[in-house]
Amino acid sequence: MAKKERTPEESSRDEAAIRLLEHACAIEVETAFTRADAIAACNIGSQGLCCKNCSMGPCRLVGKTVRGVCGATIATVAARNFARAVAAGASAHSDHGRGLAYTLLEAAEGKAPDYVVRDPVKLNEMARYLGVKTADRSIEEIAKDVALASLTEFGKVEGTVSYLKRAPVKRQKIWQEQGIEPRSIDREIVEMLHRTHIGNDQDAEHILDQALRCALGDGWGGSMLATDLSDVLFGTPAPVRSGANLGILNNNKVNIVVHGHEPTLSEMIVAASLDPELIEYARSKGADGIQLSGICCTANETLMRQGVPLAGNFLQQELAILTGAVEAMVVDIQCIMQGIVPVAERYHTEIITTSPKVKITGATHIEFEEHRALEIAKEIVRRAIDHFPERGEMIVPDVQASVVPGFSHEYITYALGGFYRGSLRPLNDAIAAGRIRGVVANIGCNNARVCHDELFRYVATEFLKNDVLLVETGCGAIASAKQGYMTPEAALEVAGPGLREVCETVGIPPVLHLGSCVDNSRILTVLAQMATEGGLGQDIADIPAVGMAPEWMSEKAISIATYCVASGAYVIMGGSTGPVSGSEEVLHILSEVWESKIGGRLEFVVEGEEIVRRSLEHIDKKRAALGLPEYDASKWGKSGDWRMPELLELPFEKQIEAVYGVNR
Ligand code: SF4
Ligand code: MSK
Repeated sequence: MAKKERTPEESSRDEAAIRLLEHACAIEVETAFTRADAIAACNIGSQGLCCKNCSMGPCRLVGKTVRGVCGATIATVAARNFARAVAAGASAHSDHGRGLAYTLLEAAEGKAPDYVVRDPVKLNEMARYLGVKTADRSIEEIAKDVALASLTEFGKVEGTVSYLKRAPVKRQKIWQEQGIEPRSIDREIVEMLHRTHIGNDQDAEHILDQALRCALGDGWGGSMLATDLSDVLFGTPAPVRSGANLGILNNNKVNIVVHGHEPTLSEMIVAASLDPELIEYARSKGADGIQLSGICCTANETLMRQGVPLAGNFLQQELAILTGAVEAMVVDIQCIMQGIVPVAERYHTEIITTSPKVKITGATHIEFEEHRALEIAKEIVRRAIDHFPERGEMIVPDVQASVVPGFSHEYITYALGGFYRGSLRPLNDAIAAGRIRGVVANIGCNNARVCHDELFRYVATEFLKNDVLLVETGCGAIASAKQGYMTPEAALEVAGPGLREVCETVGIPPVLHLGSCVDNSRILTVLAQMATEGGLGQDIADIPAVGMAPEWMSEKAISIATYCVASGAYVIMGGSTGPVSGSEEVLHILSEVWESKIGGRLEFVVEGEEIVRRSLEHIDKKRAALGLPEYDASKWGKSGDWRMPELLELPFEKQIEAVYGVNR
């Protein structure tokens, strides 16, 4: 039975998206939203009950069928499906990291002249963790060895992933005791696929142990390397002011949208878009200039470092083209919907694929090569400019919000303590005192089966009211940016009294943008540093914190959730009952069994209210376990200027009494 078609207002909470969905409906253009309405999700596959790991199947374990042809049980099949999603997600992040390591290698060897080491401090830090000598060596020599050492992490012969030592000591011991330390990044992914081939690992808990190890190779391996290598090559992010949502598309300029995940080419496109010759060329075609913007995590990368505005998150890629104002959408890897090509065919928009790993039928393929990076970027920008005179009708919604991103863990410590006293101590103290009740990492995708941005908006608003500091990445971060929650001023309007005091004092937004999907590793680093700073226990599992992906859809989100749980966090995946809901046994392993073994647990919760309730309950439970005072909002928000209007109403003696106490 076909599902009911949702109205634009039922499909999204984003005003710009609603406007364009109305337009799509009027001109009869299909989008992911309408396809989600037309295609009912498979009820068997969505519960993890379908196995197609061999040609005796697919075996659908429903009704009285409780074993596949080979005898595999429901728990085995659900665990294998989950574990394979972890392997796929880990492979995506890690291969992204590997690509950056090769770029650094080529730069160090002088084969990629458009790239340089922009952050030598970070390079030296990487060298320390990877055992590369730095004394009396040139930056190029160090960079070459750091690149080679990074590449070794993917297939090292002995030992374990080097960055595991960045975790708190207590956490490292748990990994050792449980035998889940990743040996090398690729090896754990390959072993995960091997173990889930027919006739191998058939004990659900044992399969899922390997899923933990494989995911740790992503979080503390491939993703963390990707983040560090990006910082080395393109600079460690620091705050910058920019804009978010489709209203940033410019009616009078050539609009180029970069989309995907890798900063390697997009950084060159930024450089090309600033080239005076190309700006002049755009003018010669009747445009006022060139406007770059981004979708998904390429957007987050160029926003954090270059201030390039965000056009939108995952579900807005087709909608950006529907504005009629985009001359080219330049894509690299991951989260690129094939649906953008038929939408672009209705317009003058050229879709350009650039990665040797990604071709899309109907798109132009201009393969990116590091050794002539800027030249290729200029060629792409020139093609986009050539499309400008072909523009037809445009509908660019006048909707955008201001955003201040750029919160690398380095900048957070600087913001809290300055150059000489940079430290997470003020954050730990604020949590210990109860000004900040806890921390929530609100991350992950959009999902066409969930009302676009609704859960993100709801949970962010509720957590802020409850004095919970939010750290965000990926499409979740873009949702909050569009909601206007990522400016220091937002704290004055939406944060609870305690969180507001902290944000006002430090000058930070109440929702911190930490970057792209691979930059969830920055969240691991912040949590690890909070645990070692003192006052909040000795492990990530002790901190009053929760991770969540309220609108998740990708296998990468499953890998992220799993490595966060393996690092000790309580993680909630929202919007659906989840990919293992057909197996009570696997649900029990992901929650109770994992919590008893490694201190973190994974749950799937459909409703926003329940996500918030469980999160606050967990935060308060962790506060109590640390012996911290019970959260009490009435204690805060009565200091300084904030009290002025109230005090001015009182007679002088009463003012003195209110400020200094009764007997002063
Ligand atoms: Fe069916 Fe077993 Fe083959 Fe899976 S591996 S498809 S359960 S026979
Ligand atoms: S882009 S993985 S839809 S967060 Fe990183 Fe967004 Fe999810 Fe892709």
